[in-house]
Amino acid sequence: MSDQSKPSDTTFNPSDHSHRRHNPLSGEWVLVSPHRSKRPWLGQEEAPTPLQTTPYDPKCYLCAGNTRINGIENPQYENTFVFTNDFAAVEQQMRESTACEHALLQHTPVAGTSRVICFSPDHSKTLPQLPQTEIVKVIECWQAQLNELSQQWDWVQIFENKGAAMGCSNPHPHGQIWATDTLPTEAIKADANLRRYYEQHQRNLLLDYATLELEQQERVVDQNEHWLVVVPYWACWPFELLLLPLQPVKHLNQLNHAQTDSLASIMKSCLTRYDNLFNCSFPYSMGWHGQAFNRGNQDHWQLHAHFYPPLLRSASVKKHMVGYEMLAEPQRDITPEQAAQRLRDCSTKHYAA
Ligand code: H2U
Repeated sequence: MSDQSKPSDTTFNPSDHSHRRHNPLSGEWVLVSPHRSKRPWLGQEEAPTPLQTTPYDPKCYLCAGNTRINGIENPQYENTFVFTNDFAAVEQQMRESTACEHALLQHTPVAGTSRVICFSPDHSKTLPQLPQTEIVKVIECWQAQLNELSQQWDWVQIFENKGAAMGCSNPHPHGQIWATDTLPTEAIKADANLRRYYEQHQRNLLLDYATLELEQQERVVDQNEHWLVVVPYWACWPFELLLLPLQPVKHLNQLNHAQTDSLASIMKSCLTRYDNLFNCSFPYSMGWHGQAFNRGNQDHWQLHAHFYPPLLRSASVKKHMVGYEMLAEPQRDITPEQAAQRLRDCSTKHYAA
């Protein structure tokens, strides 16, 4: 028997009623189902990512002075340390393309490099726990890497996988940089949508979006003179964040000292809010999207960082992108506006400090 009952009030209210939101960066849609956030949970619980307490682990491959899996010894580094990934995902050597024998079996060679970047010699301190001056060193390291890698590669993907819930293999604070001679899929989508908007309006999509979010204030989590952090209108992950500069900036290596300092400050505050939300070391994947290199005019580009955390209800209940998400489109329960409010309500003083 089907449920034929009709709601008595048909007025649409996005805080209560199902709707879809459009992501102008990816061109994709997300289903928002606010009324579902009250459903009970009897499913899987993750072990919360604990805070590390020891500043040095003799078994860690990334601690200063330790030997990595391939026998190479890490230096006694003092701030950041970058090395080529011993299990690099892409090979440096460019290869000639071979013809694809069938239209349905397409391939293309890809060349590049993969690097690991240790954020600090202190095994126990994740980004929000580092002093702001040390977060500045991480940003300066990203900038130096961009300056170097953009000479040779077209796309430089800087990212961090944090926490076992995101498949991170080592709790030592670290990120990665994969640089390639081709644009990966997410970059192609963002590039095409930013370009289309720029051509249609002669304006930058993300600068217009930042202005709108500053006016509305509904989804703003943090802001300072140079930066804005919002739960984007089209967020898929429950506590997803978008970090945006307020001035035109195409990539991290264009930032001046003041913009770099205030980026470190806003990263520290919004990542501290993350940890304080469920009193745990908040897992996420984050990464920077900025202009492609060696590809002519990039006026349509505006730097931004995405933070995709998997947690939904507590330190142990994760959002699963399964079922409808895999087969139809991403879906969320708590609205972006509610998520922004929850994060705004969190302290910027770390719970473990
Ligand atoms: P995760 O963020 O996925 O944990 O990545 C850590 C990287 O460190 C992983 O890509 C590399 C792995 O290949 N690694 C080395 O290059 N050398 C080592 O000795 C250990 C880990």
